[in-house]
This record gives sequence, structure tokens and C-alpha cells, in this order.
Amino acid sequence: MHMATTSVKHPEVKGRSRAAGLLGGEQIRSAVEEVLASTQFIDIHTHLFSPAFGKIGLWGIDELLTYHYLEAEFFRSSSMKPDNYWKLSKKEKADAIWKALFVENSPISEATRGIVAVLQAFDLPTDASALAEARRFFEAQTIETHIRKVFELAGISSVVMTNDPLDAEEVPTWMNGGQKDSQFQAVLRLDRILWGWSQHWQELARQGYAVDERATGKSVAEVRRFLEDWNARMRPLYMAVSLSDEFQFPDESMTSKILSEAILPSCREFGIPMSLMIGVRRQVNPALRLAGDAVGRADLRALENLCRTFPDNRFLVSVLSRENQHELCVYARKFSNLMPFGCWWFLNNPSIVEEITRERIEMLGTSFIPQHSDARVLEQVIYKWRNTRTTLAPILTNSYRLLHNDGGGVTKQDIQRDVNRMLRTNFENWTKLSAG
Ligand code: HDL
Ligand code: ZN
Repeated sequence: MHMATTSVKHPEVKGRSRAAGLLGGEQIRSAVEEVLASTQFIDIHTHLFSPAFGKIGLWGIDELLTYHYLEAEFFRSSSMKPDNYWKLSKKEKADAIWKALFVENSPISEATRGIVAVLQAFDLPTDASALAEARRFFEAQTIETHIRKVFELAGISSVVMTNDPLDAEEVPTWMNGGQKDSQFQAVLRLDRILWGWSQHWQELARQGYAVDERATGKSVAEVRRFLEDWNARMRPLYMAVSLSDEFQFPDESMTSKILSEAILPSCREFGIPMSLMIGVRRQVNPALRLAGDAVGRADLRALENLCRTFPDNRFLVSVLSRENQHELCVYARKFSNLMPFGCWWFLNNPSIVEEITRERIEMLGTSFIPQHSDARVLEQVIYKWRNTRTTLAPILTNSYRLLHNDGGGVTKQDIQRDVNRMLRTNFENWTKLSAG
């Protein structure tokens, strides 16, 4: 940013001297839009998989239509009961959702409109008859070239996966050499260990780690050996866990014990951050399966205690409740080892993304990560990142205009630096810096 100086030689030309390249009010919007359109972002949290993982990597129109966000909306616009829906084939489910949400009603929700945007991005029809042609188009694609095209349309250079070392469908690929696609980065996801210990500790034992149900004796050391083995296998950018709205720290739970005694020390040893995604209320309606989770306001004193107790750990944090967003910003001002990221899940709607992003800029400047896609189906990144750019443009324009009106100014290079920081280097630096 450049401080404007007042010209004294020519008093009639009061106001700012035009330092080289400083943008005038009207030029700011177009410069912001050009930078956002031309910068490739890093998508720091998704549920996508590279082709090496085979069928657990979801893509194509039937997977797009049966996304759990759309399933939740489907049950509100159809008389079909979940028990009957779950009996249908993938194609029959997609047909039912298409009919209810795209033919019988206007697709104006965020998730339905996203499907229309994906069809348009591939120059496919978007009217009621579009489903058959869309199926023919996606069936004709080969996944490797399709991925490159999708990333290009989405304006992303790489995505970060969510990898579960206790998932029977995923482990065989890691045990047979893993994956080497640099556009897909790994993350060590630890839900089954951190809050699913009682159901999953035997899987660790089966993988050869001497752990027991109450994590006594050598269990903590064996969890650290497990993390060391998977860190070497996956080379994860960070470790991650989703925590409920009731998460507390410290407390007497297995979660607190394993987090503080095994996982955070291993993050420090490997030099990688810990991602905490806090606020989910799991399975409020089990009949909806993956779509059955909801949201609850969390007590972020747990996060405060973690950031203060472990100053040498770096925390990547997203919270699910809109009511937790402002205090997350305040905590980020108190703890430089806390990096807020994304407008997660039920927050990833323009009306809420705008509020969250504006208060983050007002309190944190560019020292946060505005967005991730959370994509589960490959082509979702196209609409999720298109919507992010559409929502971010007026917010950044407004921020620079306010600076301009207060006597400051920016060049297009300044804007490029800021956008790079928020959607690339904040994450690159956070995951590459060694702790300590
Ligand atoms: O725990 C998570 O990573 C969440 O993102 C869940 O996967 C959730 O079901 C989801 O897909 N949110 O977008
Ligand atoms: Zn997720």
C-alpha cells in the first residue's frame, strides 16, 4: 500500500499525487476482478481423491446430483421417505432428485444452482431435458484429462484431500505405494482416533500397534509410532479432526488425552499444523445418513486453551456455527498460531460468506484463509470457486476503496500480493514452516 502525498507545488491540484500505478476509485473493481480471475487458488480442504484411489474418487452428474446437500433438500420437496430412497440405485436417486429439485421446482438454492453452473461450464443444456445429455457427456470423459479440465475451469492449482488411515477402502492404495499426483495433497484425518477411539482402537491393534481400549501403558507411544508411519506413507500437509459443538479442552476425555499427549507432539515433530473443524452436531437425523448432521455453537475457550497451552503448534481452524465466527476472529488476534480458514458447510452461502469475510478483513487484514470448497464430487470445485470469486470481488473492492478514501492507495501488484497471500501463501507458509 502506498501513502498518498498531497501536492504542494500546485495547490489547485489538492489531494493525492498519483504515485506510479496507484489505482483510482473506479479502476479498483476491475483490477480486483482481473486478479481473482487470473490467480489459481489452493483448495485447502476437500474430500476429493486422485485417480490412484479408484472409485472412492467421485465425479460425474449422478454423483453431483446425489451429493448429501441435495439429498437433504430433496426430502423437503418430495413425498419419498428416506427408507425408500436408500433402496434406489445411484441413477434412480439422481433421477428422483433431478425431477424434484430441477424440474418441479426452480434450482435456486446454493447447491442446486451449483449443478446448473457445472452444466453451463461444459456447455451442456441446463433445462429439464438436460440429464440424459449430461450423462452421455460425463460417461465419455477419461478421468485424468477431465480432472485437468475441471481444475482449469475452477481456477485452482491443487486440492488437499481428506485421508483416513483407518478407512478400509482407502488403506490398500496407501499400502501399495500411495499416490504421486502433485495436484492432490494428503491430510492425515484422525476422527476415528480422536473421538472414535472406543470403536476403532482395535483397527490400530490389527495394524500392529500395541494399544488398548483405555489407551494405557504403551498406547500413547504406539499412537505416535502409528502417526510416524502414516506421516512417512502419506506425507500429509497437516493433521485434521472434526469436533462436535460440545468439544472441551482440557477435560478427562480420551480426545484430550490423545490430542495433547500424542497428536500435537507429533505435529511439532513433523513440523505440520493441526486442523480443528469445530461445531458439528452429528446425526441429528440418522435417517438422512451423511445428510443427517447439523450445527451447534461451540465453546471456543477450548480453542483458546489449546492455542495458549501449545504455542509451538500451529492450528488451522474452521468453526461451523455462524455465532462462533466473530470470536474466532478475536482469538486469531490473540494467538498468531491460529489460522482461521474457510466458510465451512452450512456457512458456504453468499449471504453468510460476505459477513464472515468482511469481519475477518476488518480484524485480521489479509492474515487468514478466506475459503475452501469441501468438495466431495470433483466438478463441485467449478461452482464453489466461481461463487467464491463472485462473493470476494465486491468485498475486496470495498476494502481498497475505503483505503483509497482514507488517503491510502494500492496498485494492481498490491492486490495480486494480497490475493496470493489469502488464497495461497498463508497456507503454503503455514504448512511448510517447521514448528519452533
Ligand atoms: O467433517 C468434514 O470434513 C465435513 O466437511 C463433512 O465431511 C461434511 O459432511 C461435509 O461434507 N461438509 O461440506
Ligand atoms: Zn469436509
